[in-house]
Amino acid sequence: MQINKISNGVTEQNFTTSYKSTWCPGCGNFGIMIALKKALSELGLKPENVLIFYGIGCSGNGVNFIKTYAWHSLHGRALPSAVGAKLANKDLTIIVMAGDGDGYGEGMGHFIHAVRGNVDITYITHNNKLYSLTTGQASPTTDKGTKTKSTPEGLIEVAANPMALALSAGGSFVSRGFSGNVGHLTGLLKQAINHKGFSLVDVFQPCVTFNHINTFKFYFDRLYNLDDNKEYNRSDINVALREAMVWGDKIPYGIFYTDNRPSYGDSLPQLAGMALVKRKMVVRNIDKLVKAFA
Ligand SMILES: Cc1ncc(C[n+]2csc(CCOP(=O)(O)OP(=O)(O)O)c2C)c(N)n1
Ligand code: SF4
Repeated sequence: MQINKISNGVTEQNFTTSYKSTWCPGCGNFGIMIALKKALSELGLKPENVLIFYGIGCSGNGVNFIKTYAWHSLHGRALPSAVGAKLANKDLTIIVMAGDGDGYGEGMGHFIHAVRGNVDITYITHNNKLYSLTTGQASPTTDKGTKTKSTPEGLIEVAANPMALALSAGGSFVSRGFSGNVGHLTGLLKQAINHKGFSLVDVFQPCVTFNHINTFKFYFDRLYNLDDNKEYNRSDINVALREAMVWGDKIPYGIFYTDNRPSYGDSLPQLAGMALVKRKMVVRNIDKLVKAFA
């Protein structure tokens, strides 16, 4: 087995695999991948200390294109696997990549509870507002009225709002990125990864093949950056909730809200000190207990 030696000067190259991407040319996933590699290398993290969990979908195929430890989970189940890994080995930097269908559909329950618990992981959602790997059905973030393959008469439901949901569940780092602004996204990911607690980075990721509404142009025409506004108070939940409800001719992105409440792991005395996986395992004799139930 070849072991790649990592020098002190980690570069994006250290996070690059030899696989050729299978994403469509121009896909918004590329911007996220580039920003993540830049963020990891600029933070000086080494691939062997980073574990990324992927869901199932176009975004999930990134498992082949970013070199870290990785876990390709079931659809909607990347988050709970990541929570378990973080509790077992708090020394790892743990990131989860999920599509909007994956993360806010089947994975919606896991999302809310991971936010509530403030588990110290970074959740990057590739929000293209469609189920894209399965060729363009409506997802939980598709806007009401949108005609898709699965909603030829227009979608009846209103779109789920990841920002508002995370804020109302006690999110300690709630943010939105755009894969068309890789420079900003890189900085955002660095802050999210450094945050001690659950950090949500919901990324607008245009699907150039199936989504002809939420295109790069759609976002370039509408986005305004909260991080450019020096007056914006990131620790005011009411201001954040108000921004979270803005959707139309103007759409905000950047960091909506952040606070320093303790993470799930830091709130458990059992996890203080050495990571669980590094401790000596004590095997107890449970014969007596088993006999009691026989
Ligand atoms: C448990 C389960 N349910 C459904 C599927 C089918 N499936 C595979 S990919 C996918 C859609 C993925 O959409 P999204 O999560 O938005 O990711 P994208 O492809 O847009 O990146 C679905 C429904 C599956 N593989 N497993
Ligand atoms: S189908 Fe859409 S999301 Fe999937 S790779 Fe192609 S452009 Fe990207």
